[in-house]
Amino acid sequence: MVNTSIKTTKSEEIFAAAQKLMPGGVSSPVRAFKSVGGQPIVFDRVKGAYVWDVDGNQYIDYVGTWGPAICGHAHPDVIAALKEALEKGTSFGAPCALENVLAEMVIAAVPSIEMVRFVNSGTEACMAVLRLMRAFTKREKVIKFEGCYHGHADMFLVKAGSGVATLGLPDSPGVPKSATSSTLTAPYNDLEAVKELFEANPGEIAGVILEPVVGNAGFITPDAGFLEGLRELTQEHEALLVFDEVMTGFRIAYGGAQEKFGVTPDLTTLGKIIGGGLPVGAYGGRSDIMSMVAPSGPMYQAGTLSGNPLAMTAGIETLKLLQKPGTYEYLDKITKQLANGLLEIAKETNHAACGGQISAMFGMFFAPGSVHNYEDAKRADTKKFGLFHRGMLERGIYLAPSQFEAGFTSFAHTEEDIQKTLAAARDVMSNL
Ligand code: HOZ
Repeated sequence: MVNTSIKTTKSEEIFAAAQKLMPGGVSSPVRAFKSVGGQPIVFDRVKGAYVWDVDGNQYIDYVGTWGPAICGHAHPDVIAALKEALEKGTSFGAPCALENVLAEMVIAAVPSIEMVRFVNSGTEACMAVLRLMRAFTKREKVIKFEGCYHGHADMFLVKAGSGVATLGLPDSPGVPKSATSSTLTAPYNDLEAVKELFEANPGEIAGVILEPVVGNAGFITPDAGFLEGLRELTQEHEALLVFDEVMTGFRIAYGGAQEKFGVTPDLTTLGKIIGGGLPVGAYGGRSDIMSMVAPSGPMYQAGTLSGNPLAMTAGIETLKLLQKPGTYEYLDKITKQLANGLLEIAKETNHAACGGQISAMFGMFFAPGSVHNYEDAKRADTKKFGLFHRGMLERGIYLAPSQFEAGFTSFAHTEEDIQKTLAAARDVMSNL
C-alpha cells in the first residue's frame, strides 16, 4: 500500500534505496511502519510541533523523536546553546563543568536521585542499573513486567514491549538462555503475582524494575496502590525498586512519575528529555547504592561519549525551558483535549476505544473496556489502528506507527493543532 492522497515519491525512492543498505531500511525497527502498513515517510526537517518530509509535506507530530522533543523540535534556545557549545568541541572524554550543571538539575528534580551517572541511551542506563542492582544486593534474579521495555539488552528481551511487541516477537534469537534465566516476569498491575515470585525465590531477587506508567505497550497507567504495593514488597524482601523513567522522566511531571505518584524508588533510569534530542541516558539513586559504581566502587561501567558537552547542553537548556511557570499545566490541558477528544470521536463513530493521558503522554487503544496490562493491550484491534494511522498520515498527522507506543505532545503544540488533529480523526474514524 502506498500513500494515496499525498505525494510521497521521494520518500518512496529513498526508502527503497535504504532497504538495500540497512536491515529493513531503518536504524531502528519501529520506524519501518511494519505493523501499520504502507511505507514510512522520510523526514527532511523538524521544527516546533511540525515535521516536513522530503516531498515537502508538513505533519503535526505526536512522536517527538520518541519522547525527547517536549519543548517542540529545534527550540531556538536549545539550538543557540548548542551552536555555542559546538565551537568548543563535540566531545571531551574528560570531566566537563556542564555535567555538574545537568547532574545538579536532575538531582534537584527527581526525588530518588542523590547521585547520577550519565550514559548515552536508555538501553545503556537500564543495562547498567541492572548490574548495579545485582552488585548491591549480591542477588541475581530480577522481576520485570510483561509489555514493559527497558531497551534491547539481552536480559530485558523477555516479554518486552515497544518494537518487540509491535513486530510480535516474544523474545529474540541470539539472546542466550543464560542471559534471561534470572529475569522473572509478572503481569503489570498484578501485585499478587509479584508477591508469589518473591515467595517462590526467597532471598534471591535483587529487585523489581518497571515503567511506572507504561509507554511501550501503548499507554497504560498504574492502578491505585500498585506502585505503593511494589514499594512495600521490595522493602519487605530487602530488594530494590527501580523506576525506568526514560519516557516518563520530566514528561508526566518535572520530577517524573515518582513525583506524580509520591512513590520513591531506590534507583531511576532516565533518557530522552534529559538529552534534549541528543543521545543520552542516565541512572541514579541513593548515594549508598550509587557509590558502588566505579571508580567510587567496584561495579564497572564506562563510556567514551558519556557526559559529552553537546548532550549536556541540550539537556540543560531543555530542563530550563521546562522550569518556566505554567509549562506542565499547559501540557496537561492540551493533551487532555486531545485524548478526551479522540475517545469522544471514537464513541460518536461507533468504534470501541479506551485510553487517556497524564500530562504530555497519551494513548488510545481500539479495544473495549479498559487496558491494565499487556494481555489487555494485545486484544486491541491492530488492523483498525493501522488504517487509522494511515488515514491520519494522509491528513497531515504523524502518530507513532504502532498501537503499542504512547503518544507525546510538546508545549509547541497549539490548541489549533489539537483541533486540526481532532478534525482529521473525526474524518478518518467516520470512514473506518
Ligand atoms: N523507546 C522508544 C520507543 N518505544 C525507542 C524508539 C525505537 O525503538 O526506535
